Amino acid sequence: MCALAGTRIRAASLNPESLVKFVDRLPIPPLARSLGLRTVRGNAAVQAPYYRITLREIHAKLHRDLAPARLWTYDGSMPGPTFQMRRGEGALIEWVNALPTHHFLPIDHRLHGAESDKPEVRTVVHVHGAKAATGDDGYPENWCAPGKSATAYYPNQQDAAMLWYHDHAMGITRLNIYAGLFGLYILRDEVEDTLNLPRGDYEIPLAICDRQVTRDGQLEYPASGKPDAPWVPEVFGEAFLVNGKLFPFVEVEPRKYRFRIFNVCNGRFLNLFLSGQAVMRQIGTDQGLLPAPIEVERLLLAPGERADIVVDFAYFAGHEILLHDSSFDLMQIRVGKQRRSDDSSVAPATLRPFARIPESSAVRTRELSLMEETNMVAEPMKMLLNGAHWDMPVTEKPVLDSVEIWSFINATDDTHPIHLHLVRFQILDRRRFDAFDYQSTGKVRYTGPVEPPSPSEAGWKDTVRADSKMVTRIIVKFEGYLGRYVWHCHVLEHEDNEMMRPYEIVPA
Ligand SMILES: [Cu+2]
Repeated sequence: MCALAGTRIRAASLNPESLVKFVDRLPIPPLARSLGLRTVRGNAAVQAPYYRITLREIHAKLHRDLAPARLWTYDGSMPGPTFQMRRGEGALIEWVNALPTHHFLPIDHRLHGAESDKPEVRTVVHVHGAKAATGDDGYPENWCAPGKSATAYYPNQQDAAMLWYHDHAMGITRLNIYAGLFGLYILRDEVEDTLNLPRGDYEIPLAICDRQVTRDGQLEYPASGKPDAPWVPEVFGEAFLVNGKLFPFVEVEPRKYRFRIFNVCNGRFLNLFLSGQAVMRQIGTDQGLLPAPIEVERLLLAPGERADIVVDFAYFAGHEILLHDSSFDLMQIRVGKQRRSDDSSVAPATLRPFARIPESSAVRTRELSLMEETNMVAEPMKMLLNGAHWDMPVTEKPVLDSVEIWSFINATDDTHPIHLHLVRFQILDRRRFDAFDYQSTGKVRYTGPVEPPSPSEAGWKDTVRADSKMVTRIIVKFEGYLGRYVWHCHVLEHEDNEMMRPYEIVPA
């Protein structure tokens, strides 16, 4: 990553280190409540729980000693309410846009989809990692303006996993998520039930994001400084919010806990670790449980990626542990001296069977370049997927139920987390290549050995780090639905500026 490319520290910016740390309790987002059963799409035979979630502006403190910040939320909390879903039990969610008609963060009208003739405020919800029909997936152009609503059906026919929902409106996704439009969507199933993992109060979600905050406690999006061209290639903040609070603390008992961690940063890659040599045992990744737990000292999470971990605090009774990202303090964990009851939960040695998709089953390999377009004269700098802009004809058209290998050839200096909607996939490998050569000849010349994915990534994924100057290969079965979806970089500034493409699943 080009570390500070997009960051402008302003005089009015808050130095988070000036705040008293660990005075706010870690908020736990409320649970989403269904309003009863409704008929699904006019089919009287199918009924599903119906939820109604209102997108609205609130004012809430990011820290005890700051003034309330203006936030855009799902149903009045950031993160929004947590959905607790069961495999095989579909749900209807009506997303009601009751936001103001003017955006409070700087729109760049040069970006595709955010032109001046469009409403300033537009929203469409995507449940990241969900397997939903094309019309329910949150296609970026299917936005609705304030005063309108959209209802989507989520079949929940997929393995237990921690998904998350967030805004995906064309050209302003980075601003809408930055403003607070994100929440958790937890899916459970019978395999997970049998494992006796920590649950209830002992399962804690952690949504982590970095923001810039002004001295009066407001979110500040670090724009370029040019009023007509505010887009910046990357955004980093020094204020880390965990479930919407700066430097929260959480009280735990000396026993096992399960943490569901997701990276909601616009562009920052998190590198998480615990103080005091507390061990993180990773049990799951983006799309659910790993075959077996692995011990991780540091947890690397790109924007959009998730990790499911178990930590046993039994050895830390009466102590304080800190959750860090690189050199930043994120959260304090206060371990009590006593348990309320015995801890019978476990992090079992085997979790969920996992079969590798054989490479020989792939009917096609697509070589897809990640390249920078450097027209610095009038246009913003942009990164493109396979040299194509969003509005060019669809080029990736996998056949329903077929297996393909997608090979991301990243010739840029940045790592791009690539997310495919609808599907889950496995990472095959990464391999260093000569990017300079590639840019002049279009041919890949490898300069390093084949590297397998790290144990942390060796499960089902929906987002993969395409590392700089590496070829990253994934293997995907395109199952579920026909129709149009998207694949894109999850650095939100890139995604909003052409690093997103439609793809279409076609009949055999
Ligand atoms: Cu990117």
